Amino acid sequence: MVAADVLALYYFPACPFCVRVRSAADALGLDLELRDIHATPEYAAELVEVMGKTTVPVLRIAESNGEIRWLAESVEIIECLEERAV
Ligand SMILES: N[C@@H](CCC(=O)N[C@@H](CS)C(=O)NCC(=O)O)C(=O)O
Repeated sequence: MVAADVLALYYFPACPFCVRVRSAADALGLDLELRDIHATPEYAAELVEVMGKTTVPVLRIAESNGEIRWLAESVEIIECLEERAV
């Protein structure tokens, strides 16, 4: 069996850019693990460590080869999701 990439979205519910990303993922039928940075301070701390700030949305892509990639900016995240859904 081939392992699939795992997508996790760092977000908070009232963030309109995050809502846009979540809506796009829903429309594309893609499953995102949701990591609310307000409900779970550890997620906010991870963002500061990796991105240097807590601006969301940020997509964490755990690739099947073990590599972890981080992607910020809602427009770029949505483009990435669209490419994955093809
Ligand atoms: N250009 C960014 C804007 C992201 C943005 O402004 N996020 C806000 C929430 S809607 C935020 O995280 N603000 C708090 C911060 O920057 O620490 C995008 O499209 O993703």
